[in-house]
Amino acid sequence: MSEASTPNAAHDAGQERELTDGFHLVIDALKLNGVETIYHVPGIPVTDLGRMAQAEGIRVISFRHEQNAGNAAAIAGYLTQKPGICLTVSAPGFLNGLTALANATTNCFPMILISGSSEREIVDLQQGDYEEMDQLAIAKPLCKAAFRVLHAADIGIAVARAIRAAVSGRPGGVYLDLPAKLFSQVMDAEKGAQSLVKVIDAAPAQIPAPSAIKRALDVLASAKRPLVILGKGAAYAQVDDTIRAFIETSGVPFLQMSMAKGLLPDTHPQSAGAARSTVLKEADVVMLVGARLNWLLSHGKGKTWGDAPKKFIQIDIEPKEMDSNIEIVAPVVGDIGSCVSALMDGMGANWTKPPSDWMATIAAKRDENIAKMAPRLMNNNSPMDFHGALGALRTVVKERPDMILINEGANTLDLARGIIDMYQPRKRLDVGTWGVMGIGMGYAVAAAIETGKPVLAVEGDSAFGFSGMEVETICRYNLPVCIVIFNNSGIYRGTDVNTNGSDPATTVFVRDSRYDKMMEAFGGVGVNATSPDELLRAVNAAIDSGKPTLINAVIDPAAGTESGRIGNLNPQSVVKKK
Ligand SMILES: Cc1ncc(C[n+]2csc(CCOP(=O)(O)OP(=O)(O)O)c2C)c(N)n1
Ligand SMILES: [Mg+2]
Repeated sequence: MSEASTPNAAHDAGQERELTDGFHLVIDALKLNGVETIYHVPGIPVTDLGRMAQAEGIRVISFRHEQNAGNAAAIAGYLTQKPGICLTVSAPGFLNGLTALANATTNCFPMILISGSSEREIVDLQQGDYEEMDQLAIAKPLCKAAFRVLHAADIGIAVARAIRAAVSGRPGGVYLDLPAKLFSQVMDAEKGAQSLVKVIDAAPAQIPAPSAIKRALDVLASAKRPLVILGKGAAYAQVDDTIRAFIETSGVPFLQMSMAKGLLPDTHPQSAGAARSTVLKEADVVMLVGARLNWLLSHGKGKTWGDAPKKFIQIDIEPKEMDSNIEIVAPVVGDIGSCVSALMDGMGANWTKPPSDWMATIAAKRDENIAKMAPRLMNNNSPMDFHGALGALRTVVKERPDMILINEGANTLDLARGIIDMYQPRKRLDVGTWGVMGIGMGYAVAAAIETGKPVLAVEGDSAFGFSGMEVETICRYNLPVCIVIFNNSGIYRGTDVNTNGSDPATTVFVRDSRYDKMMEAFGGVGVNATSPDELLRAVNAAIDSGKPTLINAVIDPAAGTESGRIGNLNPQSVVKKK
């Protein structure tokens, strides 16, 4: 334990401290376990906790809204494999953070939401305390684990339990409830120090059974048209070289789910990304690696998957994932690194690569689709359409492959995912499993802080609005974040008209708005870009300068489609159709 993290260390200049308290024990417990950053919004009862944590060397990033602080913590967890920490006030602050905690759990990102809470005696008798709420009960169904600490002596063990719960097995969100009274509880400093727990091997390897590996390889070897699907679980695992070696040794074509893009370059010869619908329909054996058969993969059945009979192999750390939607003939339960290494060992040197006619079918489809798209990406229309604007951003990412790309919206999301190739692992962060709007600025802040890399946030104008006030945070911490707003004046499009009255239609926003001026209000750089060429120049200048920048990219309000690529999920009124 370092001098600074010892409860005995001098608190005020030169003054020996023989007592410690809840405030210091929380900070010491976090520091002992390597927590370097807390994402936070201050207020009763955690204002001093934030101040003291900052004074004791933890980086405390103060946000404008807890949901954004929570999203920052969640993506910090994804990027680092250590739980991201979000610290909030009670009731409303807690609830604001809870959305991010639930989202983290859904996406399997390790995160701990620490919220102050009001007096238990009053809360439990429902006597109307300041910000009264039974937070523990509310958090429980929305996260992996939830704990409350009543005694200062239990802080060390509680923090250890929270860390373990967040990162072991399938990662997820953990809630830690700290009632106000806990912070000022005093105890003997030496006993306090002894009560802290440094978590050893927080996410132990989970080795797959040899029989499961053999079964999976037998199924894979029997395939005539094999396919591997890499999910963000595979990206999270940080075993990039092992996964690449497995893909290349097996010779199997692969698809990468949205946040797995770049695990192998999207331009890799085995990438079937540009032939997605063909491979999903025609594959006979599909191996899922850290990818779930949820709605994003049409639950493994139906039209998307065609009529050809299929066998599924699935690698996942969570046994309950197997057979969740359809039969998995070869379940492989374990951590991705151990599983993929074991598959590699089992394949040996003489593995037979997939038949060349399958590879040729995919290559032909991929080349055809890429050729069809190419001219659309090169247009220099003004106002821009999505393809022209994204063609420019695609070039920027190609030239700066280590930049982090954040992406949310509908058309802005779906088209960017398809058009912008990724070249390195964990560089694309987006709306994830829920397709949630509002992750943008929280993710941007944490990505910049955790990686030190430049960040490009490509945002629908609606999507941006969910977290837009954090541009002040980005300016305050002077982060190298360039936000590009695809401003088509609305949700999906800016062209809807209200057929009954003078209120604007529900999906449209103020026309010709200038989001770039928001950035200027806080000392950042604002740019209004009306053509792909202007956009390209502005993004390059922003990344080169490292200055917080917001580019208002003027998109034709008529350019988008309802719900982007998932319009089919909209329920239709039967009556309306009459
Ligand atoms: C928290 C949340 N609220 C609402 C939605 C519904 N929704 C999906 S996409 C979207 C915004 C789409 O508009 P925009 O970001 O401007 O993208 P565009 O299609 O115009 O490019 C909304 C509100 C959501 N996904 N998440
Ligand atoms: Mg829009």
